[in-house]
Amino acid sequence: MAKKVLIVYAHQSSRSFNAAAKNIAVEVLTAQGCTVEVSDLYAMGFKATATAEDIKGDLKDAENFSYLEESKLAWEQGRLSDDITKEQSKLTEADLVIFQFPMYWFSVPGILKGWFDRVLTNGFAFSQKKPYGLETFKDKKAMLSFTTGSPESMFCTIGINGDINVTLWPLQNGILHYCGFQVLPPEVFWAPALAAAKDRKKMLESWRTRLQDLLKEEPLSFTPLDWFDK
Ligand code: FMN
Repeated sequence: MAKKVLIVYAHQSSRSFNAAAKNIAVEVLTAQGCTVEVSDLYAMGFKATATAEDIKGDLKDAENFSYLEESKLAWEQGRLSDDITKEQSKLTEADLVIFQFPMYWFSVPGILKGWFDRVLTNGFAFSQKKPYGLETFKDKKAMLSFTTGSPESMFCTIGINGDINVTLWPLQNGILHYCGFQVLPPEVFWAPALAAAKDRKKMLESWRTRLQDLLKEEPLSFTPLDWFDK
């Protein structure tokens, strides 16, 4: 069956390295017969802040506003704002989600963090009663594809930034695995701005090659849930 892919893309410029990586993903996956949808967050003017405006109609407790509680209730009652609902529909349809972004402060740009905060609603994307265990996204794959400013040598165990896996733990475990996605290994484009043109080209060609069999890749493993029962 043809697969559906959602690319959540966060870069301001269509001439950036990130744009080139996103365009290659669209090209290769479309050529494979996938339906590819791109959420171009800056072009959409995506709202990054989780506020009461995300909820239509009356709040349960406006005086002591809780985004966690109010957004859950609004999702259950179909009262989330249209921009959130639209992204949730794209996510519901998708078999694979690729997050394409430049690393900002060891993490994602604020606009993408806002997408996580607002679209991955309590009840829709995770359950506080069953952390890591909501099965809604269990057949979906998700991955991070990003550029850095620092070279790889700064992000190793003896590098000044520390191990990249530690940096990625909050995103890969705390968000994607927590929401029950199968998390594919990240695609890291190390410091494209410092690389020669021919090396930037090589990075994109290696991404193009990886994309050919991306959907067949095995996900990363995290701490098994039953480990905590022991
Ligand atoms: N690069 C890093 O390696 N680590 C960082 O923590 C980091 N934080 C950044 C924060 C901000 C606000 C900005 C603007 C850049 C930061 N960078 C960091 C550099 C960007 O990751 C780099 O410019 C980008 O990946 C280049 O991709 P592009 O050519 O597509 O714009």
